[in-house]
Formats: sequence, structure tokens, C-alpha cells
Amino acid sequence: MIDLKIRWNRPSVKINKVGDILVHFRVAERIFQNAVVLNSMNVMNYSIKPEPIMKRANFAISYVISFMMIMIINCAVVEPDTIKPEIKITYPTQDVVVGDTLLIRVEASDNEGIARIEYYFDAQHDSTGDDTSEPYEHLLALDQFTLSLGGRHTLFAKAFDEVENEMISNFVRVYYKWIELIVDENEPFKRDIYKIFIRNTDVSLQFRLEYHGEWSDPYQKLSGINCAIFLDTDSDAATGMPQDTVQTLYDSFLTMNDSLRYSAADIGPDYMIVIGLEGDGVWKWDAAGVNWTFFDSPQFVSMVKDTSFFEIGVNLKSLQIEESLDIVTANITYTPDETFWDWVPDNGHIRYDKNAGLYIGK
Ligand SMILES: [Ca+2]
Ligand SMILES: [Ca+2]
Ligand SMILES: [Ca+2]
Repeated sequence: MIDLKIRWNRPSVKINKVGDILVHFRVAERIFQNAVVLNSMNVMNYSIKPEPIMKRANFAISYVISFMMIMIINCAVVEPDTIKPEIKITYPTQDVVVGDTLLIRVEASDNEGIARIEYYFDAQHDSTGDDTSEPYEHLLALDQFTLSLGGRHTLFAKAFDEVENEMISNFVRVYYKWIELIVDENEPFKRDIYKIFIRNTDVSLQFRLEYHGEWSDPYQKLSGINCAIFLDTDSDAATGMPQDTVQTLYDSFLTMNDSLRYSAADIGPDYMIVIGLEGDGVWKWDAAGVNWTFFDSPQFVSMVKDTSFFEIGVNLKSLQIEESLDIVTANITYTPDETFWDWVPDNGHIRYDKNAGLYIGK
């Protein structure tokens, strides 16, 4: 008695002539006492007992033919792999802000094996990133694309198994360098606000403001800027600067009025970031004194002459933002005769989710 076990896991042979196989199988059947048994594990078991009258040579030929035929038949009855891979992007997470290079990490599995992973940015396949072995990672170069600051983009990946079954991953939304919060209209005076961007790290809340029109010296009254970013950190209009604030003005260059009546739209700002003419700093609303008091210096200010944008970072933790941050921005432009206020937004406020906008770029 001869016992054979054959494992056949990777079928690649297709049968075209079933009639031929059946003929050969009947010949082979003469020397088999037991039928072919195919179990669910695709393991083929059979036993052979040669008839005494069979000559050794005939047996060998018949044996080889039947062995081959049974293998082919076995191939035919094994179901092809139709099970698709599983795939998930594990990094980056949703709504992060990315820099010029982005490491993408993927987890993938398949019932038989992953042949490759493909990486996509805004549905464009980055063919330099095809990945055939674990860990599945790709350092995506974003500077190969023409991207606008603050733009929203989508990442996904595809997994393929060895018979090209494919599965698409989760979609991950990312922002390029900043999140664009708002675009404001071009008011009929110079150096008014054009766009506001935001992002944060674990320790820093950062803004980038772009203006309609350049400044020559940002800290000069007639050629610079005087900007305030009002922050309602508890999203409570009843705390912070009141809706109708009357503030007495002491600075000599603001003495066109003895006092100023204003409000930051519908929010109650608890902090105010000031940039430009009045100096760069973070101020906190003092409810008892009914006025702003100096709170903190910025972590950084990036603002130069003859440009039209600045970037500023402030201590995120000291602001104690609760669920979200409500923002209103104002910029005052002076001419020898007039003073213009540019509010952004012109009505209402901007809301920033404190869990969005984590900057992971370098
Ligand atoms: Ca599969
Ligand atoms: Ca408040
Ligand atoms: Ca405006």
C-alpha cells in the first residue's frame, strides 16, 4: 500500500479539455482500489494497491498519468481565491495638518497573502510608493504636487492579493500646512484681511493672516497693521469681553475718541491676540476691571517688512480651550483722516474644533 498526500494551495492550471481528463481517469481507475478523496483542507489522500497481474512498467506509466490527472482534477475543484484583503490607514489620523513630506502607515491582511499596497493622494496613484512587504509605509513627497496653503486633500491606499483581488482603505482627510478658516472680501481700503489660517501643535496655537495689500513697516501707524484675534475659549458669550464694550483709550495715536464702543460679533472673547502697531502679545479679559490686561508674550511672530502676511504662535495650554474655539478677527487701518475697521467674519464668528488641525509637518 502506498499513501500519498499532496498539498496544492496555489492553483494556476486551468482545464480546457474535460473529456480528455475523464478518459485518462478511467484508465487510471483500473489500478486504484480506493477512490480519490478530497477533503476540505485541499489535501488529497489516496492509496494504491497494484493488481498482481499488472506489469511493473505499465503500472509506472499508468501511475504517472493518473497522478497528473488527479492533480489537475484537484486543481479544478479548488475554489479560486475570491476573498479580498483588508486594509486600513493607521497614520496619519483624520484632519491633521501635514507638511511637505508625509509618512503614511497602513495595516493590511489577506487570507492568502498581500501582493502589494498602492498609495493614493487625491486619487492620484503615487507609483513610487508601491509596497510589497511589511511594514507597509510610504513617505509621500507632497512637494511633487502644486498645492495651496490650507487646502483639504484625501489619502487612501489599496491592497492587492496574489490574484489581484483589491480592497480600498479608509479615506483620511488632511490639510496642507494650514487649515483655511475663512476668506474675507477685499474692502475699499488698503491692508484689510484676506485669509485666516489656523493650526496647532500640542503646545502651540498658530495663526497665519494674509492681507489685501502689502505693508512697508508693520509696526508703523500709517503703513502697518493693527490686528486683534479675539478668542472665545469657553464658547460662552456671557464670559469675556461683553457684547457692547466701551473701552477708554489712552494711547496718544488713538485719541480721536475718548472711548471706543465695539463688540466682537456674537462671542464673548476671553483672550485677544494683538499683532502690529500696539505690539505683539496675548491679552486676557479682566471682568473686574472691565478691560484687557496683558497675559503672555507670543511663542513666535513671523512678520517682515514689504509683505502681506504674518504668522504667530501662542501658548495653547495657557488658553485652556474647552470643547472648541470661537474666533473673530479685527484689523484697524489708519489714514491721516480716517480709521477703518475690518471685521472677519463680517457677521458671526468662526468655530475651530480643538481636536482638528494638529500640525504633524516639519
Ligand atoms: Ca485573498
Ligand atoms: Ca467666553
Ligand atoms: Ca471684512
